[in-house]
Amino acid sequence: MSQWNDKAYALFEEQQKQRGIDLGFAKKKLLDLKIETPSWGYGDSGTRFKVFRKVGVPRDPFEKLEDAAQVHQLTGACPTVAIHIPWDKVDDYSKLAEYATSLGLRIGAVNPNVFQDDDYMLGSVTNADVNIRRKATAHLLECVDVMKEVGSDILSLWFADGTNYPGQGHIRKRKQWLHEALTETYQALSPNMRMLIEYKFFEPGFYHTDLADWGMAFHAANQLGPQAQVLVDTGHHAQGTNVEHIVAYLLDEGKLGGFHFNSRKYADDDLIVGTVNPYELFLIFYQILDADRDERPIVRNTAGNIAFMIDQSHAIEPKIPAMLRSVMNIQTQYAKALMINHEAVLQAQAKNDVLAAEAAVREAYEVDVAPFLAAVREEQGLPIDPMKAFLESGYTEKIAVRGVGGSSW
Ligand code: PSV
Ligand code: MN
Ligand code: MN
Repeated sequence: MSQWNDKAYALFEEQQKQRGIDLGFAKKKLLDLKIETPSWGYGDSGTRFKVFRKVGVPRDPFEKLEDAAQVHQLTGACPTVAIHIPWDKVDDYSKLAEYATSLGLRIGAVNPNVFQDDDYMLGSVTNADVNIRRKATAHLLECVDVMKEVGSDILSLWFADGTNYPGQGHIRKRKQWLHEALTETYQALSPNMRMLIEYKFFEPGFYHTDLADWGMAFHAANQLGPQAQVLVDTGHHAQGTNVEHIVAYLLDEGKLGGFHFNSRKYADDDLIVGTVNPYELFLIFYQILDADRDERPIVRNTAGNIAFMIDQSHAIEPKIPAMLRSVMNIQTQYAKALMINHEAVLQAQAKNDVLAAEAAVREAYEVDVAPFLAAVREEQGLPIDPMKAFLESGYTEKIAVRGVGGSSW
């Protein structure tokens, strides 16, 4: 490390020791943090007004993996990539998995897509037409087969199903149809597989959404069994929702399966993680690290098996740097949360000392963890500044030969 970094780290170490933080433990936790990046985050996407086409965007799922491998090489934290079917449809999925391995990656969550076929305009698994419901369920089952071929253990489900007008659909019948499709799919899972159920409060349905909130997803997961859990996409809540409270509740019930991290200002904005409300991300990690210390194994195991995934799409930003920024922002907020002295928080809570409890949490957020991140990266032989390393690597120039026009879907 440079002299400056050495000095900065020595001071950091001293300060954190004084605050009662076990840096050896914090280092181990940071190294264990693995973040999955989404194949669709490497392609072009946009708003409903315009998709700005970029030079160098992957032309197929294999090139998406190549870009994801850059993110992993520079951060050491992103060994898996989520795929979306049919956006990432290939003739031979074992070839895709092999290619991932050759790049030092694995295929992560498989995401079925039951929202982009014309048949699904009025719903997929909740469509009033039984043939369309069958088609949608068949696709979910096909994705379980894809999981087997690529060695994935997570089926990540999000449904665009909903209605735009009162009376348009029979809400209770749709609820039952959804349950039927989930049950059939759940029964097809191998014992090592998990089904993560994602909710979203609106869009594209503007009147009602069939899986609108965490309570509905939680109930569905409970009805299905232990292999079903809830996926929290940070952008899928109404303004002001206390997401970390939902996280704590699901952890306590053993039903938090994973995250789709992204930032939002207004709706499902899919922005770079940690750019709009980094404190929320920190507070989510606070709840997870607190659950890690729970005396009940079910809560600890749940906290230890969370699939941390990024779900972002880029309308204006270059894809690989945007993904790197998200990964680095997640690591920063996680490192800050690792600076929480939980004993101090618990003692203040037990004394009903409101200000001391709030301060014990917030003070960790105010810690500058840059020297810590630099030291951990350096110890792994990684660049201290992955973004700078990427920009200087020449990769952007190299992929320019792909030309313009790749799309995430
Ligand atoms: C839907 O808004 C969503 O967040 C779901 O997770 C999808 O899988 C993802 O976006 C990509 O469409
Ligand atoms: Mn999502
Ligand atoms: Mn979303």
